[in-house]
Amino acid sequence: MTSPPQHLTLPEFCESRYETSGLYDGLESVLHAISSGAYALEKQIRNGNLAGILGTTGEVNIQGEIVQQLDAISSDTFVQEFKDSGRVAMVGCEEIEHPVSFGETEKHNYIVLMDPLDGSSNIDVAVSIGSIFGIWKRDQQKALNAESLLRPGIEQVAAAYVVYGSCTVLVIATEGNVDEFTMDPATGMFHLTSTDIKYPDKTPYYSVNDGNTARWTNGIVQAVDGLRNGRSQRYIGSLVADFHRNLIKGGVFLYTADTKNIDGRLRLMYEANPLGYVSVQAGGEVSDGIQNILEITPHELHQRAPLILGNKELVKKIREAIKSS
Ligand code: AHM
Ligand code: MG
Repeated sequence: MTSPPQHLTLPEFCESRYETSGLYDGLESVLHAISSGAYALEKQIRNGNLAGILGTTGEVNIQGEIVQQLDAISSDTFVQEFKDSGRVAMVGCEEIEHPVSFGETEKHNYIVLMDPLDGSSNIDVAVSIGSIFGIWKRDQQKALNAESLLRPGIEQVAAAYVVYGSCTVLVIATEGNVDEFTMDPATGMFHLTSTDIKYPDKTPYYSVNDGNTARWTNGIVQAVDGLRNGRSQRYIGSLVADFHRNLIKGGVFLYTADTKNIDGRLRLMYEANPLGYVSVQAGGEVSDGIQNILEITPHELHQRAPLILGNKELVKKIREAIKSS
């Protein structure tokens, strides 16, 4: 990871990075939608209880989880931003049962799959939360519908996430590149603060919900025992924030299948694929314990997957422990 000599703004960065690449035609508009939505959301998050937007809506989402008011606000905010971008043909969202479509002109050349607010259980307690986005090119030769979104994660052309933490950061990954931007709260502008991010060789941290131990297979128990040796356990309970810390400081995150979560807990299309894509671009790995997550052909949009995410060597060790048990 290097510190850039000057803090380019996100639009300046996009101009220099994507202007000459046909592959990323219009990507700057998708990223602008993300940064603009994140700014709007960040202000609401910071106001917390003062804005009267904490607590639940009284509804249960397609995942069977209680919807927080901020879940609903974040989903509406980003859906509107992507619509306004004129570049996104369809959005699939963790909070919405069916994908939302915006148009099929030649300009509508992207698909976005998102978890608009990750870490819902931390909303009411002033702990870091975030937003996660997988970005895909639309196949203009095929009909656009929910089934057409069921593509393996390896086909993503970019992924991004925001962490609303002690500061607000936006991380963007494209093939071979991971870059971090920090939001200036006075203007809402994101500025480049780290470029060419790769996992460090050292791995001081591992992140897992230890409360699930009794429900793990022997292989997972052994894998986690191996991680404990000399490493600190860090578990925020917001995947995106745990992932970001492990990416910058070194480490691994796992939420595997267990007897309660037989398919795992986290969502393949909204969480595992986008963060898996970032991980791989940063020299890390992503696995469901058996195979590369990014090679899974999904059978439905809201499906879950066991997730092991982070430093390449550690993901490999965990896979081996699972295999040998
Ligand atoms: P969410 O997208 O509804 O917030 O749920 C996903 C979250 C992850 O951010 C986090 O890693 C996990 O659920 C925590 O689950 P648990 O409370 O079982 O440890
Ligand atoms: Mg989530």
